[in-house]
Amino acid sequence: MTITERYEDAQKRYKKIGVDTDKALETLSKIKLSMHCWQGDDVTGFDTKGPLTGGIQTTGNYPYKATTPKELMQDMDETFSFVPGKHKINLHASYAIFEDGEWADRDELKPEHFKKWAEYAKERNLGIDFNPTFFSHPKSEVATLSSSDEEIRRFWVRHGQACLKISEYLAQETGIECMMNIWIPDGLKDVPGNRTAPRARLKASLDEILATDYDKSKVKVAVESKVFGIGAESYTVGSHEFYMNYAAKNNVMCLIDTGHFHPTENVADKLSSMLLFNDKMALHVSRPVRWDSDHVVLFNDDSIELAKEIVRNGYDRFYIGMDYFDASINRVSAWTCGMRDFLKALLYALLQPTDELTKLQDDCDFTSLMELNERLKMMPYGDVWNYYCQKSGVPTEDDWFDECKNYERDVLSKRQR
Ligand code: RNT
Ligand code: ZN
Repeated sequence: MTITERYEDAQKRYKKIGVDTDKALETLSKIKLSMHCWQGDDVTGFDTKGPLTGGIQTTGNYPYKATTPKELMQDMDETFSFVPGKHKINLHASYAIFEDGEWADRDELKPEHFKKWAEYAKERNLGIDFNPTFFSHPKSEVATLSSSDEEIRRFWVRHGQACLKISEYLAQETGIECMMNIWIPDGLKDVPGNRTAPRARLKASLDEILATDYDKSKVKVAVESKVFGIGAESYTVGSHEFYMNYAAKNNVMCLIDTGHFHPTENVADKLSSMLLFNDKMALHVSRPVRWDSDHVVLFNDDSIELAKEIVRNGYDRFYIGMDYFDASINRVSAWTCGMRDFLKALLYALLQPTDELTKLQDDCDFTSLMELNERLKMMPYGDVWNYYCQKSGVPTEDDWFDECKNYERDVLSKRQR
């Protein structure tokens, strides 16, 4: 049977349970994932030479990582060639591209340092999301926006302000709105002497950043919370309660990273509550393994539950960013696997008879609800997925990995080191 024949068969089977597969695929093609540039080089960036800091960690020594903007862009192109649909790219300020020996510190970054990225995106018709980088810098060793050292705090406020202008430039250039996400690593390894003061300073710093004159129709700001980081096990300044309240009072969005809660918390469950009080919210799709380890996203229960909530609440209410970084496996493969698998999860969610599931719940027919949920797991969504890949001009599930291995053999392994 051809891929199309298999699809037609699957289409009939889904129709029997009230699901229109064509409609599901049309919706899927409209969902944009923001592909994080930092999977390609283990979150190294181009503006500093030091190690990755801020309580996040890449582990592994797989060879061939991108070390220049050109290599990173080449690897991103390769990844996009395996991912169905039109997406966005997500940049960190540390990926500024300097020319001719020039360099600017974080508080002096300008739109021109992202000109090459704007060109890259424009040529490919992609939008760009942006992040100030409050880590991997000599001035971020103790604290950033919550620092008790006024000079340091001011430095990072200027960085945040500079990034708003850069985000505005990126939105202007691409003609697509830019989501700018603020995450800081500030926290304490051990028992705090004062929990309030750093949070009050963070609040004041955010106010100063957001007081910048920027085009709110083009730049959408989000704030990302966290429960703890390595070396900040006892206290995180930017906790969930902090940002949820800050966002509500200041008309910015909350960003929920699936790795930033206690390991047994169901992150998908948070979305419906957030959206009863906010029009939109942002996400970092990641995979924690025992801690915020940022493993590659897989097609598993967690991603499926998250995808169901995105679909049920309306995909256009979310800014969906990917956030994982694995240095122990082929990075293009890691990137691709996470992107494809989250799209598969979204497809799985789009192939649900949502009205029927709701009705069974409302009718308190919990026996049938369980049975239908389980039956759905055996439906031929893989055939729908392969058809979508074929239709989108990217390799199917059986083929993409061979092509990825060829890229490693023909391109990655030939990189001069
Ligand atoms: C860290 C946050 C943050 C980073 C990226 C690189 O715990 O998840 O989003 O992963 O900004
Ligand atoms: Zn994140």
